[in-house]
Amino acid sequence: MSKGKEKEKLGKGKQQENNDKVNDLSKVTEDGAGQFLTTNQGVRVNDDQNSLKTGGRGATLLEDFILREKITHFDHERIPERVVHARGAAAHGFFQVYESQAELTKAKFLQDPSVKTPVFVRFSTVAGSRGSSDLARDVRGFAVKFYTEEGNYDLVGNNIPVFFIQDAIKFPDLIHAVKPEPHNEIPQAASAHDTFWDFISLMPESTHMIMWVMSDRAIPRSYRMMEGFGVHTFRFVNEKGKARFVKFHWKPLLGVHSVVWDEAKKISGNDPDFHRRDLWEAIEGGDFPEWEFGVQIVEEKDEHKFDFDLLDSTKLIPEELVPVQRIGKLTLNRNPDNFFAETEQVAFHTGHVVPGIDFTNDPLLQGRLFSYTDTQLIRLGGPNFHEIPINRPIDPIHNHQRDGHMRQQINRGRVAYEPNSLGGGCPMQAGADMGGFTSYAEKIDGKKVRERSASFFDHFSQATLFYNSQSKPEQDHIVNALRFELGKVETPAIRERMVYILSQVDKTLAARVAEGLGIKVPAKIDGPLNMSVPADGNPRQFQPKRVEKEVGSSPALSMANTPKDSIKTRKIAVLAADGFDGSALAAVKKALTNAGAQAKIIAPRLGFLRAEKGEEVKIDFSFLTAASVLFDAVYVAGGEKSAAALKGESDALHFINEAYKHCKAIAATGAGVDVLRASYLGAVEGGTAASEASKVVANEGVVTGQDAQAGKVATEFIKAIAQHRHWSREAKDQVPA
Ligand code: HDE
Repeated sequence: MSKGKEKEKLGKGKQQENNDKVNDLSKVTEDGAGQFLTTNQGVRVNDDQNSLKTGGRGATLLEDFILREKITHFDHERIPERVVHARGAAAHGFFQVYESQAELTKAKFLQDPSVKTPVFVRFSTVAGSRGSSDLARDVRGFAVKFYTEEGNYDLVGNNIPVFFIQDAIKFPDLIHAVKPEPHNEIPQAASAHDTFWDFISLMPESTHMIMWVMSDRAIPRSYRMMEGFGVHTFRFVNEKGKARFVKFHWKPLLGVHSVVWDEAKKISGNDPDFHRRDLWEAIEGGDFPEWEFGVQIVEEKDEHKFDFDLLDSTKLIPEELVPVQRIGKLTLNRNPDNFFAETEQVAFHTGHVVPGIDFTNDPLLQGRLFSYTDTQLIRLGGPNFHEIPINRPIDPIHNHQRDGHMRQQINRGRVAYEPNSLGGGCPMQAGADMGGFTSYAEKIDGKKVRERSASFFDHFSQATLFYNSQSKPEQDHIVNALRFELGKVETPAIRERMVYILSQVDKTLAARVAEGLGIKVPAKIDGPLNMSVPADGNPRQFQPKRVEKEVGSSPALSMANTPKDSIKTRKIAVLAADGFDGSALAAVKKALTNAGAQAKIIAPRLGFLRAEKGEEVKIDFSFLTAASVLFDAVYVAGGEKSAAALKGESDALHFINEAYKHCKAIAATGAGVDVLRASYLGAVEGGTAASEASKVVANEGVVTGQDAQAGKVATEFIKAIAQHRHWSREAKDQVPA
């Protein structure tokens, strides 16, 4: 299919825009439509069905260059997957600043609100292999490559604002601990196993991160509904050379939403590509995901005014202390043409910065500055990975670097050194006033030591702050996640050590987890944790010790406070069978669509459904190909015949039970209410949802009414969906779904 036709087929998606980077990529984009098949040397192929043989039954000839080329290329199709963040999905888009940030930074892409800077953004899980499920309990990567006019700037962040460790030297240990265990390569994409918790329970500095990873943040509803964070403290430097500390944030305009753990497990079976598909379909459908870019600015003179260290990546700056200023917007509006060429080969690096952005001495960031080039050398096979189309900046490259594996650029002339006179001194260094990058002249005067500053030692206050800031359901989910994860740990001593660590965060949290594990919270633990022996010979023990101080709460840390005013892009299941009430269904569907949601018809079979009065609707999924966990809410259509059929369909009742258990909005009109009653919901709700009642009833996210009241039901239903989940129903956990 030609590219034009393909885009046409995508409906709304044809609005997908080109930008300077997409135009650059188009120079190497191939399209076979209407073309002859050729070899890699451009020779037309006459027979792609048979290898060259000595007679029809004969041996194959080595001479067959077409066969050899094809098979050889195939044999080499795979490259090593990323050692972390192997599983991901990406999209193109653009970034626009709201107003000039010249006071803060000289970075050009943050100056002119009329400039649309092309971006390529890759989201990922961390621990799993390339083929693992999107729904693993894990941190999500949020890596943004800005193709600015001054070169590439990569903001390689996560969806959680802090990290497990303080010093890069522990990263290989952390990753070895979380990856599948080396003797049997089990479990895939899961932290619920002994080696992970062994390591974590010996590393008190990871406690704050553990609170986040055990929260619902680690099971997002969609990449489009996650926050992003630069994690480290960076520097902004302005034209005058004045520097300020900065933390970076991405705030999704759709709010921050998650699934529940039971759902996550089921989605992994039903659609392991759930997040990848969601991103792809949203962009194809013209629902372009958007985030606002936020910065927290700290003046240099205030570096030490906090009770934590700005260089410590296990700490965040509470938004209540330093507000997040929203300075621009990121929009993703184009899917890649080719997963491997773009998403797999894109190479991010914390060291890709432009003038106006600089580093700090965060020891985790410093290690990353080494790691990212190093990893591309092995993964992409040599020093020319920057020449792969997706990695090329949109401004030209001129330097004296030469040769190497797979070199693409053809450098003219005899001069490949600097200084030179034969080449007229070119390419020449650029003064700072000509856009040359100058490193921020930070004053450093210290001893060379392997040490950690005492300002890094409070490992618990912010873990407590996070826990305190969660709503009751969010706290319950953390308790359950810890019970699950530690329940999968086989070594009793690891469980105990971990429960002890939790007791340093919050006594009730520890007691509840311990109860679930059938153990007691130990009063103390034996042996030092992650001990180091410095030159003076005195071991430094990082024994966990709760800092006794008042820790408040930070509302910004709770997803309960995320915007819940829209149902845009949500997927709503409409359950119906032949004989449904056509006008009620049409009214509900129209209201949902007008509010920006998608309504999908699910029926006992595929094809078309006939309404009571004869009109037909196309069925999107059968109960076999759909599952409640893949939708945000469910509406059960009215109509006696339809309801009778759905009541006899165990998959339909299971669908409703699951939606109820997962606290999703549910609506029904007319006889559809009887289908709700026939499900477990009837038993739990005690039949409060009555089709006979003349009033529309909305109770804990369950909305019912007559078919004739469909419009009003839809209005209440939309309000209920906007709430995302109705957690009060969790108390009624007896739903067997
Ligand atoms: Fe990474 N990380 N990382 N990381 N990281 C990689 O680089 C590393 C860290 C993050 O979509 C690797 O190209 C070290 C923090 C993302 O392609 C590797 C340390 C944060 C991605 C690497 C960290 C991240 C990576 C593997 C501790 C959040 C995926 C493949 C010092 C701020 C980017 C690759 C993509 C990928 C090393 C810690 C985010 C091995 C040594 C903290 C989003 O270079």
